[in-house]
Amino acid sequence: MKIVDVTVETFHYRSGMVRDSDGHGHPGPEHDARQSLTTIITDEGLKGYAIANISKGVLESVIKPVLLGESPHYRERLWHQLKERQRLNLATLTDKVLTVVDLALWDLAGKAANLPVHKLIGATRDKVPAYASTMCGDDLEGGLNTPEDYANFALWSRDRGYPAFKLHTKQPPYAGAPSAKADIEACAAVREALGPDVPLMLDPFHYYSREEALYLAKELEHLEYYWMEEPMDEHSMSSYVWLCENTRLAICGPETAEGKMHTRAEWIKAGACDIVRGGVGDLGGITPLLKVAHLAESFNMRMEVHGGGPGNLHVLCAMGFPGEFYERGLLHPFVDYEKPAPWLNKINDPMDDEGFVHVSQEPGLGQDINFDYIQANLLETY
Ligand code: LLH
Ligand code: MG
Repeated sequence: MKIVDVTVETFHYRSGMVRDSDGHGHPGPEHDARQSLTTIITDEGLKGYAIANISKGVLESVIKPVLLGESPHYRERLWHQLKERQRLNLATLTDKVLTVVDLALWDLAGKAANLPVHKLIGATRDKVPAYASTMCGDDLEGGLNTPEDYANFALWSRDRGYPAFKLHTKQPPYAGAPSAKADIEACAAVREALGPDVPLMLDPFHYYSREEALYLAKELEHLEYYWMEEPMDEHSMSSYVWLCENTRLAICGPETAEGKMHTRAEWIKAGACDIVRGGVGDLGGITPLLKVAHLAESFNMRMEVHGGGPGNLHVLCAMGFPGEFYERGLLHPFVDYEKPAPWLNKINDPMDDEGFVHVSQEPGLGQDINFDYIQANLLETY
């Protein structure tokens, strides 16, 4: 089997999400938005899909020259070829592009083998407990504004079945943010609402100083939080070593730091994290996420997978030293997460009343794509 084409179809849809000036998503007025479907096509008619965009320039100059004529089963080699071309193309050949290609190749491989991706890798389970992961704070009345808002939303999440809860607190450009004190007030309100036994996590503003990060950690020790993520710029690994040395709170990372599995290896060696982190979008696909999962296991370290989506879910169901939770979200009181995106017939991560997310048993990634919707709303194809 050989790859004969890679296509990108861009379509429009109505979105109720807006991005603030720092890039964080929040509910907002409905408006027109764009999404893309990338398809890897083989000479046998089999196709692999990823819901994401690759720009025309990158597709023509790098992706097609590397992929066309190759067997889609040489994923590891293809991933390395793309990774090596990043050295002089980092501005355009991002880890996100590697993720799109890698996800579509795994989808295709699962379809070729007639197996869901977690079973193709070697499955350990078919369902994973989720935590409710909130959007970042906002100034919407009854949204994620006050400590009471977070507490009320935490109670809602418990009633929905979520066994654990993670706050993304208020970040710039919102007034009063960042504030480590306000973050702790929200964390305390959630602990008070849910009682002592529910695992709770914090993901605050990402550019606090060492003193502010240590303040958060010490307060979260008292509140018996389960872990904290990315309170400081992750490029300073020594700041994280210092933080880990000064708190008994589990520090989970790195999440957004570049460098794929290499960065995770350095953090483990340096003692910069207690729990390793990364997801398909941070690392460049399922292929490197598996490397990091196996690396963490080799050091007897837990790894918590960053973000949702089918790629992360399949890997979570194939980890030998399992990540404890699936990150479900980002959630907000005003957003119905259970409603599929317009380009899907059903959501990728259905959760039962006990808080377990069930992985698809369909071949490949198991995304139920609404191709008719995409064709009816097509803007551009290349
Ligand atoms: O800043 C944000 O919007 C969130 O932190 C986002 O990156 C989220 O994916 C995350 O960090 N989850 O853990
Ligand atoms: Mg995070």
